[in-house]
Parts: sequence; C-alpha cells; structure tokens
Amino acid sequence: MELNPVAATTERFFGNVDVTDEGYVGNVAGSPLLRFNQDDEELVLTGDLVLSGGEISFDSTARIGWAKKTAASITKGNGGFDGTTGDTSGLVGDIATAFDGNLLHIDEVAAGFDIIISFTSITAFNWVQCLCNYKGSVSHAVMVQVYNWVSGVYDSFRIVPAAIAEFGAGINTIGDSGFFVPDDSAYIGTGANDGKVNVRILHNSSGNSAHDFYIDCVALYQ
Ligand SMILES: [Ca+2]
Repeated sequence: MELNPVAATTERFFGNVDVTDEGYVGNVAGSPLLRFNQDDEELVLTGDLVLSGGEISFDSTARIGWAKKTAASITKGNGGFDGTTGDTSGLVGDIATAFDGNLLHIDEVAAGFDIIISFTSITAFNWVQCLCNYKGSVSHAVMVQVYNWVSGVYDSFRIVPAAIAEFGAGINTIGDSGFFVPDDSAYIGTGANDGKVNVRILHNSSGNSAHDFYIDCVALYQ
C-alpha cells in the first residue's frame, strides 16, 4: 500500500486506505499524528480521535487493552493491619493481584479506619479497581476516595456496602467497589508530587472492633 506523506497542516484528510498489504507506510510529514506501524500491526494516533457521528464497535476478539498500575505503598491512619504480614511495604503485594488468595486485612477500631494507597509515576488513568469486602454493619459507611490535588481534599467516588458476616477460607465474598474517573487531571499530582495518585479507603464514623475490612486488589487502569 501507499500513503503518501502530506505537508503538515492543521487538518489532514485521507481517502480509502488499503491496509491489507504489508509494509511500513510512514508518518504524515511534519507532526506525526498518524502512522501505521507494520511491526506492531497497529494504527498509532498521537492526538485525539474525534468522532462526529457513528459508533465504536469491536469485531471478533478485539478488546480494550487496559494497562494496569499497582500501588507503591500503603499508609495507615486509624485501624490495624493484618499481623501476619507485619509491615506496610509487604502488604502492597497483597493488593496487587486479584483473586490470588492474598488479602489485605484491616481491623476496624473505635475510630474506624483510614487507609491511603499510593501510586507513583502515574501519567494517566481512567479506572480505579477496588475489589474488597466490608465485614461490618449497614449502619457504617466506608468510602473509596481519590485525592484531588487541585482542591486539596479527597473526593468520594464509592460507598462500600456492608457484606454478609460470613467470610473465611473457601468463601469468596469479595465484591467490586471500583469506579471510572472520566477526567484524571485533578487526581494526578504535579510539581513535588508529580505522578502521585492517592486512593483512600475511609471509615470515619465510630467503629467497632468486631468489624473487618478485606482488600484483594486496588489498582489503576488506563
Ligand atoms: Ca490479592
């Protein structure tokens, strides 16, 4: 196939392009907004794709290729961590992978609990995955929040519902309390906090030491 380079202009129009032939067809001259990469078999856009009508659909086995980013650290406020793992650095691995049998266990205390899960070197994300279980009470609220670096406060995106009290070996009562973040611009740190994203799981009402919170996975996806 051939796609003749054109001069850099503010808008570029292409007619029918036959991409069934092999071969690298090159960049648009000037700013490379569009290229066909033969080696990776992909169409690369470095700018926005704007649809003025129609719809996006996926044929055959096509799917969204989500890129996963795992947490760098966990900081605890109120509440205790699972004593079997001991320190916060070791607990990051417990929430890195879903359905692996490794859970972060948080013991609720009289003041509730306050867990900050920090991500670093983040440039973009649209989805916060939060697979967890709250073995508590329907009268207690647990919020999943993301720190807003512009307003300087945590924004609440989800309330984790209290699950049934039954939880243990062979009983998977983990549920999804994740959410989409349509615009991540206020939630990624800049300057001294460049690339930092903080997700907080907060129980700020009066707690009960008989209650527990379990996290299987908290991760960001783009
Ligand atoms: Ca896990």
